[in-house]
Amino acid sequence: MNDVVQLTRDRAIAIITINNPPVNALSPAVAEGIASAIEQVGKDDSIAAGVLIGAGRTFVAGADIKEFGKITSGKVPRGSGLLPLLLRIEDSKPVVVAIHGAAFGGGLELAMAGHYRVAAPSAQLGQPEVKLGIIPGAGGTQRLPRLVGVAKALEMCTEGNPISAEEALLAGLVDQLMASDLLSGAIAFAREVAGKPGRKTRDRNDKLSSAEGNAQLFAAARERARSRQRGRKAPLAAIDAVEAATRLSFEEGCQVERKLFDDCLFSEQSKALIHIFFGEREVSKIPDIPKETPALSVNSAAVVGAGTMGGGIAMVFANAGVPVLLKDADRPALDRGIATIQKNYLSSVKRGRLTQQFVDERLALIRPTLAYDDFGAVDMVVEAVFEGMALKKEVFRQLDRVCSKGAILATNTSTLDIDEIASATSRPEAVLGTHFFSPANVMRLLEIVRGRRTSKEAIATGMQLSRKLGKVGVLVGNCRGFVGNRMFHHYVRESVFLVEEGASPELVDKALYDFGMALGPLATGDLAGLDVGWRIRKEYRHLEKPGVRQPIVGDRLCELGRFGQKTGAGWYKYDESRRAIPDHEVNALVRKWAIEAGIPQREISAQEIVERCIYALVNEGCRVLDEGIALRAADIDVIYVDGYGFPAFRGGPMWYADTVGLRNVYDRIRDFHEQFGELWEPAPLLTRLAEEDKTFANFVGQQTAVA
Ligand code: 3H9
Repeated sequence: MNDVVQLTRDRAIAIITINNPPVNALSPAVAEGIASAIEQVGKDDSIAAGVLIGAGRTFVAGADIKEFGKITSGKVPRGSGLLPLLLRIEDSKPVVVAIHGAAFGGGLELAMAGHYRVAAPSAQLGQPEVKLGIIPGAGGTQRLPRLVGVAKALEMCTEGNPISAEEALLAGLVDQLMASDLLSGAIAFAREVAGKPGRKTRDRNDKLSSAEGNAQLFAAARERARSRQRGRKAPLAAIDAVEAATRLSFEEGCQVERKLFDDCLFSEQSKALIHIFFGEREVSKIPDIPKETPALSVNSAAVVGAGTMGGGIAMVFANAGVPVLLKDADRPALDRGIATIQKNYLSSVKRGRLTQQFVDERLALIRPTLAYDDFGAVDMVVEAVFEGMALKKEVFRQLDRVCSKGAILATNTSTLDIDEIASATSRPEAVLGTHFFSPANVMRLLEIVRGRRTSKEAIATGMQLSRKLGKVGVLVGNCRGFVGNRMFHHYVRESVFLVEEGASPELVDKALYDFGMALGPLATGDLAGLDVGWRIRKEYRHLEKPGVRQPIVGDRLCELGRFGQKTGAGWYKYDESRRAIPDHEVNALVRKWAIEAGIPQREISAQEIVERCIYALVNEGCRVLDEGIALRAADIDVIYVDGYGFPAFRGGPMWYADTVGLRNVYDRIRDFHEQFGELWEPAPLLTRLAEEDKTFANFVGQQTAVA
């Protein structure tokens, strides 16, 4: 047929194989190849039925996402899409679709146009389009409810999560599982159905039920989408499209779907989410560390420190099936750590997220210990003790003594100098930072910090490990706070300044929550513990420049013992269920302290709050990029989306700045500079890009994270 689609025969059965590595994405060439194969099957009287299968590791991962950018930028015409091809398949002789790996997006839509579907037990099927800010665009919202019913189709199209082959079988999406050879099973299946009248999905209306009967389902789905996917447009569009399937004919429903698909495709949200999709893959590409760099396979680990972070990190290893020692110096701390882990797992079982059996198996992988005795046998250690240089160096001295020669020694520090920590060992090349985000077992981000002497093998190990642990690993350079916390410091600083200038904590938090942040900065501080920042500020006070404004009211709250949720009060008051309640007492105190410090009070708009906080991120992000602490602007975006609750539909802070226009961001930062002084000095990179009318998307940085 062509390079990416082959047509072969097994007697009367045609075998159409899609071979478009790495994931058989439905590029225009694939669509053309399938179309001409189907035509051939139709013309050839000696062919009774066909099997459609994918070569390599997967069936079809969907439309080629790279094509979308070409369409929205006008480089290629929108075209008629896949719909006509899928109708032709449905109108042809019986086609059995054989699924292994993933049948996602357009891949599942292609499969549903076949008359039968068989699958390997390990296959996954889904309509993940909403995660890219779009909806299924090749009849998926019309065929899926016809196969699995309205409720299941709504769930799959609005949440975007895949289902297993087993679940697909139960739901009616798959006709048979093939435990052994998929292709021979599919051929045998095709022989059985050959000659029978084609079973067209588009004509199967029995699972659609009445529009009236579905009204409640749609209302509930809309409510869920608005609360769980706050600010996102695509899930609501997906619901509209599925609803159309229940109210209109198949053809009319497809027209509604196409219109909604186009609206989504050309939206800023979709461009931002696609940027994050490719960004999450790009971060694993490190220019001076090629794919072939040898890496240690981490099959056993140890964590030092059984506090919140240490316990969470031990869970991450156990969840990935890696046995892990959890060490603490003192028995009560160790017992508390293990009890917290058990409590966390128990709550996952109660919520139905994990099974008791899974939890029992994971708990069996975590071995508490008070001694370093068995550390000689582990591949990697993550230190997660209290944040203080002297203690960390002492731990690394010990680790250097007890760990085997090839072991990787990692620190979970969020601010301290990796090189100084490494200097406590005789093997600085084996030392790196693995900065997990709290709660470690939930947050996807892992900053891998490169020290001056960290070897390429150690970095390759860290990057490979992040994948094994189900994390998105981003390589960053060594500086105070690395990428994420270094930038976050500026964001939080502005939020406190805004409170000092007259905005209430709830006003600041609401403005950023409405922008899409998972939580406002002040509520985040209360959650993390205000004492953490206070302690760090005290440690670094000697570095503050005289005459430069520093936030004052956060420290004053800490002096009153208001550390946030853990003390029942911080920026807010908290009830027993840790619900934040605005605290008028705090507001009055803050006002008093600010006036005493001579800070003029005024009304502040939500727009100013967003600009001050988000542009503070962008300005520091420019410095981070310019210094090579982050490799690419997209790396910063991924860090912020996966580690700091930045709304993915805005694409991360740097992408967002591009959408506002760097010239506009720069002009506003210059206003702030004039108004608020030197903390707002525009970063040289921002000045350069704005003056040259460029974007972060096209900026090529230094491409090596400095140590
Ligand atoms: C859609 O289908 C719309 C339809 O309704 C039709 C409308 C008309 N396109 O993730 P990996 C690349 S929208 C282009 O590292 P894994 C990926 O960038 C689509 N490229 O592997 C990477 O490239 P590189 C709906 C794609 O094994 C390489 O393949 N479908 C696509 O961890 C390997 O990817 C989706 O949203 C694509 N569709 O995971 C599914 N998919 O090596 C998106 C992947 O240069 N894909 N690439 O960095 C996935 O979820 C995962 O890639 C998958 C494999 C689970 C398939």
